[in-house]
Amino acid sequence: MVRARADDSIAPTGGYMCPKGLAAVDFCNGAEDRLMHSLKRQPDGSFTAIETDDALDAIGAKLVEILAEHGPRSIAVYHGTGAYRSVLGGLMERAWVAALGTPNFFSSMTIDQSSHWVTMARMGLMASGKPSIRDADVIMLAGGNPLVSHQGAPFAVAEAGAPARAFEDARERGAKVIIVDPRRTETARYADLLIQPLPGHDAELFAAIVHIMLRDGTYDADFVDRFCNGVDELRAAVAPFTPDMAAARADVPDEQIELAAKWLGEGKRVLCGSGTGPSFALHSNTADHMIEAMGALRGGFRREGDTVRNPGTLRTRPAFEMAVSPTRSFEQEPKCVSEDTGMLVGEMPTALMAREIMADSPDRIRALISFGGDPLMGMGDPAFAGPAFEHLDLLVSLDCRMNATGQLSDYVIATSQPFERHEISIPGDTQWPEPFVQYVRPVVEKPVGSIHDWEFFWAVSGRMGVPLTFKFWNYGLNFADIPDGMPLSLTDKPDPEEMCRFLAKDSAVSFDELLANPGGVRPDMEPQVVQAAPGEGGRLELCPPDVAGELAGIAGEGGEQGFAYRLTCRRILQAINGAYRDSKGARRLYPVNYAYMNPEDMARDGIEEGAKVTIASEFGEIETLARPEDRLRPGVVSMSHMFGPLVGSGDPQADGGANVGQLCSLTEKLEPINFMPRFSGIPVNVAAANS
Ligand SMILES: Nc1nc2c(c(=O)[nH]1)N[C@H]1C(S)=C(S)[C@@H](COP(=O)(O)OP(=O)(O)OC[C@H]3O[C@@H](n4cnc5c(=O)[nH]c(N)nc54)[C@H](O)[C@@H]3O)O[C@H]1N2
Ligand SMILES: Nc1nc2c(c(=O)[nH]1)N[C@H]1C(S)=C(S)[C@@H](COP(=O)(O)OP(=O)(O)OC[C@H]3O[C@@H](n4cnc5c(=O)[nH]c(N)nc54)[C@H](O)[C@@H]3O)O[C@H]1N2
Ligand SMILES: [Mo]
Repeated sequence: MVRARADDSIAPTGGYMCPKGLAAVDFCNGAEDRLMHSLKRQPDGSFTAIETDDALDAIGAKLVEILAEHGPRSIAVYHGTGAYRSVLGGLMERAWVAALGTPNFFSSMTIDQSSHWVTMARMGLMASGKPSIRDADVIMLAGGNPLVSHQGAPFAVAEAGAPARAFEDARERGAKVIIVDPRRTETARYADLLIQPLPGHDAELFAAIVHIMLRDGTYDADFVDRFCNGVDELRAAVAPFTPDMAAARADVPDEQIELAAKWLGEGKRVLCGSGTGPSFALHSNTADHMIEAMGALRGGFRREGDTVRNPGTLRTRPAFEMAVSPTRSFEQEPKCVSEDTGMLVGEMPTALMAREIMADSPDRIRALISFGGDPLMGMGDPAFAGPAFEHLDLLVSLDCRMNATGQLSDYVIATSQPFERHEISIPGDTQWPEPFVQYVRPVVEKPVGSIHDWEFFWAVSGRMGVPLTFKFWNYGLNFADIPDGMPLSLTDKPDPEEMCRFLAKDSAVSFDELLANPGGVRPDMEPQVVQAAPGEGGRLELCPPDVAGELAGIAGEGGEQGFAYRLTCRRILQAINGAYRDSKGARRLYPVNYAYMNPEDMARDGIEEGAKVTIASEFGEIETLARPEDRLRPGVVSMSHMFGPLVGSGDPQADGGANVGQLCSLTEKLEPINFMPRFSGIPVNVAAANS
């Protein structure tokens, strides 16, 4: 690879390439200690190179043994951030999991924003989806920073490709933007109203906005009558959440809460959503339910007659103005063995993975494939999760890098990278602001010792004698129920281009046209309009009894004492979680993950710029260097995750940062249902470290 540059001829995002895309060039060429071959762990913990075929033989044999003795539940996969962008790999993984019949599918999604999935399961959803930011007149984003994260629909509020331009355009159109974040983020540049609460109080804040809308009658009564249940229950449950009460809890002026409620109440096409902030903090599920209830009270969805700007190209689906009732899937079988909870969107909660390994049950997990992830860093609480992972009979890490989970793995299988493989744009298909589709062939050869992610699952299935059927799976679909599939041979390796041709078979743009246009195609599609529901449809539950119970508990709470600060999450532009953290661009700016603090807090506590600090939570302690940032409200420390070793040595510079996961617990202070640990708003004390 010599160079990569953005193609501004056709992509809906224009000619933009982020620092991670640029770092990918060096990485393909071997920078950041890219894995060029697979590794096998020795009894003393060191690694030796192994031919990938030999590793596959050993892994296949071990899995056959475990499956025969303990059944399918004993085998689990963890699907990390790297797996989401490996399209054929992800689909082959789904085929493999379905063929084995194990319910133990985990992903970073259930330690990321699974509160959204809990809300879907408890409230239901509108089949038509939320409006595009291009069509909204009041835009409310809680705890997300898309200018850095590029995180947008379906949960947060932004355009992923060119977030700044989308906010600029919205402002120019006269839309009002409300941001709720303890930090004056890069995105807050576009805010008409910025509310900077103490972290962990979104539940109270949004319950108060709901309270005001119901008090003033500024909700959309027609929408609520037609599509929602439980407005009276909601009114009763939010009664204690007066603007005064929420303002005191979140430490913000009550006028700001009233103003946000007023604007939202006046909006004609309201778009509300949230990022990781509220979903990492205290009472995340209740907070998310309140954010979505607030949107629902305003009918903040695409409505009948609205244009669907991107109905999908590879799979075009009609949109209906119809409520889908909640499934409460987590109350149904199959359930976890360590807790009485079940699946969310077909996945088990990742925060319970370590306990599912340690459980005293014949159904405990004995083998784990970590695909494009670093669960030991991602889940937090390494003191608990590390020994659990060592308890496994087989741990495989499928990754292009060595990471903390790799260090404990029996095998680390070296994988290819996007420039080196066939990719088709399924993940973006309905996410781009306008229809766009692309199929690419590899532009460079993968390292000789590496394997494609999809090849791993196919090759292991061959060794296990478990035939796979390759399908176009997507979220919301049950793999077994998808009628259309491509049965794969156990011995003749499938051709990746044939698999992509299969995936494009119902595409609005033919596969041949995709082949002829490697830069992608922006199809000229008939504008699609949201249609009236074909039948009765379901109802959204605004306030089921468990949500009402949680609100009552929060209303009576005294607050957490004994900690001067709340530690929050943040992201850096130069890395995506653990990946590219060691790129030149990232390391130049971030030799460590600094603890950013409000300058007045630092002065009061005698912490100098650049000083080493000890940050202690109820569960652990880390050391890093402090930096002032006046964008932060007082009482908050803001740090990125995925830096440093699993457990720090006490020398943050030598370690290259500190693992904030050491401040988290996988056994205490977890949320109900998804067992989400606290990754933001963590109560901590900060002190200048000796030396
Ligand atoms: N460059 C880059 N892009 C990324 C990633 C990356 O690491 N780097 N990671 C990717 C991944 S995996 C994800 S999930 C997304 C995440 O995307 P985002 O959710 O946009 O992530 P952040 O930029 O961390 O924004 C979270 C915000 O929440 C605020 N916050 C913290 N606690 C609270 C709270 O209690 N309440 C409120 N209201 N706000 C709070 C923080 O100050 C922060 O500004 O980004 C993705 N994109
Ligand atoms: N305290 C705290 N904890 C957090 C967070 C936080 O903000 N604070 N954030 C949470 C969130 S939102 C997330 S998503 C998780 C992240 O947790 P994970 O997703 O488990 O962690 P990543 O570091 O993103 O792991 C991605 C891995 O994929 C690899 N990879 C990249 N490309 C490919 C590929 O093409 N194929 C394969 N096989 N591998 C590839 C990378 O080398 C990297 O090792 O962490 C969570 N944990
Ligand atoms: Mo994430």
